[in-house]
Amino acid sequence: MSAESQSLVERARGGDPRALARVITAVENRAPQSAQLLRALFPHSGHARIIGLTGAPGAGKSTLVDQLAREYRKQQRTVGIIAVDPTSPFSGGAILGDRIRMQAHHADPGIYIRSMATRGSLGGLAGTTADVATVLDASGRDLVLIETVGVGQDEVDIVRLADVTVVILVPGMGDDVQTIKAGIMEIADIFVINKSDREGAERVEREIRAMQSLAMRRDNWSPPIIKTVATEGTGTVELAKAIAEYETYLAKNGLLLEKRARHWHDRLLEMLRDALLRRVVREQLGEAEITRYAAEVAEHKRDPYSLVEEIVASLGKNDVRH
Ligand SMILES: Nc1nc2c(ncn2[C@@H]2O[C@H](COP(=O)(O)OP(=O)(O)O)[C@@H](O)[C@H]2O)c(=O)[nH]1
Ligand SMILES: [Mg+2]
Repeated sequence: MSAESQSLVERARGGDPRALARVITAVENRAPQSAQLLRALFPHSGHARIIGLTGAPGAGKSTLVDQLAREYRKQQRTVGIIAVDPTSPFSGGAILGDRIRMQAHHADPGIYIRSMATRGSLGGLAGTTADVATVLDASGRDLVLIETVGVGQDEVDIVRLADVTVVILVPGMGDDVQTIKAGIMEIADIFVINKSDREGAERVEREIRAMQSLAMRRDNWSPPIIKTVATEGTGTVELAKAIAEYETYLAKNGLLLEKRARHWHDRLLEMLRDALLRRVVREQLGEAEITRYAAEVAEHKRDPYSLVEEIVASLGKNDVRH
């Protein structure tokens, strides 16, 4: 590793925000030095609790994450926040809001906030988010909070990397719970009904309970329901407590490692797939060849099954494109 990368790693480990920003940007862009940076940082990660918070746009995730971060700071714990908002790339209001939040915490080195809006990032958004979480973890953060919009598969994958997943619902969204994707219901370790100052919080609670009575969890945990008013900070202490209780539950039953191993099982397959694909592209075929092959298959001049097999079989045999 270059002396420059070495020094960057050292400073990032010490929590230097500028070094962190540079490492994270490298990771996001899958820059050439990102692999060695991650290799150097990974051994120092694994100590942070990763908390995923997901919910519909406007549910109050950012406001709640902010309150939760304040609560953790009161407990003298350091916090990293990753705000993933794939729905509003670049100019979106959410990102602007996140900027303002960042400024609010600017004076406190115990909070580091990073927004990510990189839809279609190389290696997948979930993979990139996991790597960014590893960087913050290695920088000595006690907690890494990941805020994400709970809609697509990418976002479900993101929260799967969390040790604890909080699903945020709000009253007054029609037949809320029924319209929420089953996948999101399944991943909730804790439910939050935010905007409980509004009418209908009780009804959302009843609906969650009804769905819970049907669901079986493999870890036998029964997810608590916490009512919050994020704008006023109401319920934040209870939420932090619920998260701590689930952490204890995970630790006592040896479930934390199991959960992380499941995550790594998926991540390893994904990383392998990426690495193999990169190698195929590097060694064998660029965009032009893929386009040509695609045309040939479409015209039935070639069958795709043999084609893929041939490409894979010749990996490592010729480094020259044909
Ligand atoms: N009435 C009410 N408004 C809230 C509450 N929490 C957040 N909001 C507001 O809802 C809007 C969306 O909040 P935001 O945190 O940006 O939502 P996100 O898109 O899920 O991150 C903002 O105008 C907040 O001030 C709450 O508990 N009650
Ligand atoms: Mg937000």
